Amino acid sequence: MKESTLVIVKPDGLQKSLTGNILTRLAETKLIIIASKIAVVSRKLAEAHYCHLKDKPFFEELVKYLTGEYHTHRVMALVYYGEDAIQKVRKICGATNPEEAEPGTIRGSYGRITTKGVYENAIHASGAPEEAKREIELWFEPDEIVFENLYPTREVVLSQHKKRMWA
Ligand code: DAT
Ligand code: MG
Repeated sequence: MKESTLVIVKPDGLQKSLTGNILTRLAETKLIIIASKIAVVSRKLAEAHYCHLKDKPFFEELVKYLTGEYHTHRVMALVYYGEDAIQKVRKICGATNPEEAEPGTIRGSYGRITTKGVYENAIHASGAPEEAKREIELWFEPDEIVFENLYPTREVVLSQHKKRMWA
């Protein structure tokens, strides 16, 4: 089944200049990239992204990690699309715990667990189609995605809308 998946190169990946290596690894999937951007992650976005983990003891550290408190305040977010996209990307990422990830995977190659117990695993990838939809809608506006009708949209007319333009 053709599907889309959200990938995030996390702040440790950017700080260690791993973006190129990670995208090269993901290119093995032959999936297409239909959106990408460098984003600054607010606390609100990090909490919403990991809302399903909010009761876990490591939640606070996880939010700090994703917002870049330990590295750089930037991430690279991408949407990959194609046949079995979710499973193909997850396989190359490797297990959640970088110490359990196969050595050849992205997390096995670049991840570590800090002394505080934070899994610095370099990359996020959606785990299931419903999760991918929720995450992609959280991270991207419809017009940032170069693919028509990926998910349903609606049109709204905004008056008094403030927008920054080039001077
Ligand atoms: P994944 O990122 O493989 O989808 P997840 O959704 O279960 O894994 O968890 C999200 C992130 O939370 C994960 O990338 C790292 C962190 N995490 C998960 N379990 C953890 C644990 N036991 N200790 C510390 N961090 C953990
Ligand atoms: Mg997950």
